Amino acid sequence: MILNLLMMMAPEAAGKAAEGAGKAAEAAGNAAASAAPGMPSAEAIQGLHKFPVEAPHSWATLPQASTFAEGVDTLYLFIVALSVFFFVLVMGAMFWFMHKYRRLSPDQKTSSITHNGKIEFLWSAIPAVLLVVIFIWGEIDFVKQTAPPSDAIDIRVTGQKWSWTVEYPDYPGKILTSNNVEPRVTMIVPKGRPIRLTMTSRDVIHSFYIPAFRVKRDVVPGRYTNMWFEPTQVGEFNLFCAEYCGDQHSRMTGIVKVVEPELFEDILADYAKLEPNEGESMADFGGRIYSIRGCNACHSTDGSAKVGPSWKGLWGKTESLADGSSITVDGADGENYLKESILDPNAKVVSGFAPQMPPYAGQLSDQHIEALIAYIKTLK
Ligand code: HEC
Ligand SMILES: [Cu+2]
Repeated sequence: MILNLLMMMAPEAAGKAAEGAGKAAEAAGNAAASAAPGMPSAEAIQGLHKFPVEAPHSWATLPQASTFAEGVDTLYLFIVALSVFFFVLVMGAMFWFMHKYRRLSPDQKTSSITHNGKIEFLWSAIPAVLLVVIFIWGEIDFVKQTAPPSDAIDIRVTGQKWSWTVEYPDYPGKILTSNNVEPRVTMIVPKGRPIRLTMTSRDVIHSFYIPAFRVKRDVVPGRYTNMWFEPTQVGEFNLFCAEYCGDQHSRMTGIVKVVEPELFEDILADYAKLEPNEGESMADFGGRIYSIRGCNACHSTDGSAKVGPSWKGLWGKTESLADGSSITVDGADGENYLKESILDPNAKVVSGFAPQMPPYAGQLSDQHIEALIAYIKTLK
């Protein structure tokens, strides 16, 4: 509520200026994209610009889109107001005393006051009391944020360089991936229902951060962390990784879509659906799976190695494996090798690459794998 006041004070002009700067940056981005091979394409950069940037202009604050938001903001503003109050008080007193007790003549002597017990007590006790108030206030909110209600909807989140995988144990087979492909929706949740996230990482420490909900928690390899929230507003909200996790960290982003509870299951099914469109060839469908399911985070189609080997020229080539053997990716053996590499990637590891690929057994159907193989075959 208090924040809305701040929003009203924000000048329209600031928004215009920010828009102009954005356009310039976009133009520069396009120029860079066409100039430097290997940089994200102009389309990719423009895709990033279409992100729901929730603040309408640079001075506006974030929407308060969860039950935690107002509490966090109020405490935060209290701390800011307190700091401003004491800053003005201390600085004001300093300048006033500087003026009031300035030396008026060359023979004036400084009086020899050593200390003042009463004032010293006050300047210790008052801040101590205020800090305890901040602590208790923060602790109450913190406890609320750590204990999810028992009727929460479960969602599992897995972070890896550089994407999020979101699974719904109560809705088997519904999986979303952050993939920088429009519409970029990475998580769908119903409004007004508590949501509990169980999160882990496959590689390094990431941090799952939804600013509009005022929630953020580290996602750590080898352990599970929990987080919960209750969205209060239908809409699309930014999702970020808030722990620097490598050179594509800034692309580890997505959108959390909050929908009306009665539409939740339908919309989830719609977004998580991965079926060929009418008239779509298997290879084209495979290409779509490649980006929608985030294979593109680790595999290129242009010959450049990322975390994993490029798919360009994979079909028909002789692949050397980490155990010293080699395999020709052709014919039925080749198809079996690709299928195995997708379902159980550690069975045969390509030489020169770390076994970092997550297994997709149970996540991709036979039809999906068939389509992926058809797609790989087209990448000559
Ligand atoms: C986190 C990064 C990562 C993601 C995401 C990923 N892979 Fe991989 N993939 C790798 C790595 C690393 C290797 C090489 C090591 C190995 O063979 O396990 C690999 C190897 C492969 C191979 C064997 C390639 C060869 O040259 O022989 C295939 C096929 C493959 N991945 C398919 C997929 C598909 C399909 C997806 C998406 C559904 C996918 N990968 C997603 C990292 C990834
Ligand atoms: Cu990250």
